[in-house]
Amino acid sequence: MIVKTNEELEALKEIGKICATIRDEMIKMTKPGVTTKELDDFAGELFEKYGAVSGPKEEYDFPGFTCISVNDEVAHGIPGKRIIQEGDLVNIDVSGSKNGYFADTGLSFVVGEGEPVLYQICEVAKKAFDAGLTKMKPGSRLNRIGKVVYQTARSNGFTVIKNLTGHGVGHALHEEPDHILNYYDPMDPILLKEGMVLAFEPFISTGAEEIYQESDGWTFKTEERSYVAQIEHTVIVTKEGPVIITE
Ligand code: M1C
Ligand code: CO
Ligand code: CO
Repeated sequence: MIVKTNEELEALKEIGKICATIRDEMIKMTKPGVTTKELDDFAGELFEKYGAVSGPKEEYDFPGFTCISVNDEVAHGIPGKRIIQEGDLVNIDVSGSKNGYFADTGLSFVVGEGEPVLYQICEVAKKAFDAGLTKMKPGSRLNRIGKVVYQTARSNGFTVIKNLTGHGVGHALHEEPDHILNYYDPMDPILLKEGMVLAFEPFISTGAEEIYQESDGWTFKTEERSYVAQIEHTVIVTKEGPVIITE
């Protein structure tokens, strides 16, 4: 969506804060021994407490309030009996709506002490995110974001997932612009506009550049079982600079 009024801005900020709070509460609870279902049930209680609803459940009939992806699961992991272990790479992705306004946020992190490469991809995901943010100006081409995400991944010895993308958000979980790629597409004509709301979510990978969908109909993995890290925030493009509403 394009934010035009102060009421819209306030409504977006409210759901942005709710999603960010749920994300951070879930991360705090992610310790060895907890199941992903326990984490997700807690998220469900928080959505209710804040008068909001889960995006994946309401919009897509996803079997969970949030997506929790562990180790070789890249995204859209289904919460279940899986027990979190020391050293796991976990991604928690929280999206939801309140009063018709949507926000989307996610973070990959390592539980306790894990393999060094896991911290590295998480750090590079953050670097790619920050690099992309610097390209979010009204009038700029959208494809410059993917360009710096890709450059950041490659210059740090990693690569990107080419068939997962960020997207517009606001009146729905996924809306125009349909794709913020993790690489440069010179043919992409889209220009950023004042007030445009984006869910920016670079995916940094240790090797594979493509995901496939598991037979559960949801979970994304790579054939190579690469590790992948994502950071996602809902961001409003303004001439004063990008405004992150899920910080
Ligand atoms: C696969 C691109 C990555 N919040 C999720 C998303 C997409 N995730 O938009 O960040 C969507 C969740 C719906 C099941
Ligand atoms: Co998301
Ligand atoms: Co998203």
